[in-house]
Amino acid sequence: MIQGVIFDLDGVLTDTAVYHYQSWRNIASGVGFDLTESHNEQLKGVSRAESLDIILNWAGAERSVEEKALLLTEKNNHYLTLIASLSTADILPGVVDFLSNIRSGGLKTAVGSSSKNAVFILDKLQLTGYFDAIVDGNMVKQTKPDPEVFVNAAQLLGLPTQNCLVIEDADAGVTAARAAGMHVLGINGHGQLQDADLCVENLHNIDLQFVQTHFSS
Ligand code: B16
Ligand code: MG
Repeated sequence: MIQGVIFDLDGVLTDTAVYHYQSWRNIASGVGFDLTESHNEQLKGVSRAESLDIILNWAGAERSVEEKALLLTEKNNHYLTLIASLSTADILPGVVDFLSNIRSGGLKTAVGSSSKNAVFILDKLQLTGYFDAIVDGNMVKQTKPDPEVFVNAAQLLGLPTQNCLVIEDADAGVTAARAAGMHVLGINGHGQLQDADLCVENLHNIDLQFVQTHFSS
């Protein structure tokens, strides 16, 4: 029986991928690489520092630790300007109804995100109060596909991992949830998410009954 639901942030609660893409395109262009949307898909759920390493690798470019730190700051400053006007209008379809429904039904809720900007974004979306726990990129040693973020969230909720459902939009996150021994509902606007138990386009019309019917083993 599912007792808790752990939500990825970017791509599940709101779609910030387009802003990550714009800011990474700038950085990539500065190292002589034309970053496409298909490249950006591969960066979903991947931490900021690892994303930069991947882009530098694609570009065949090398940078010192100090230069990388500057690029990471530049990327994040640009990203923060792009997300400054996020609001409740940017919450993805079905999210608020689903959160209200499962919380009324007694399920615990958490966020498990690779983003170091998660608290800021949740605040902008006015969603913070819907979660019993928030684990973000500032709180883990290893980021997705490592299971740490989801294992920590289950611990904060006080639940066994096998009684948690993770909702994810990226392969790195699905792999992390699987490694944590959790059930996975994929949100697959773009990708395949082959390792998810089940995929839906968004959370519109998804409720507690759907969760308990499809994920109670
Ligand atoms: P930040 P999620 C991830 O968030 C994004 O999908 C990924 O594109 C981003 O690089 C990562 O957060 C780090 O974000 O630069 O804000 O720390 O999908 O795990 O909620
Ligand atoms: Mg995501």
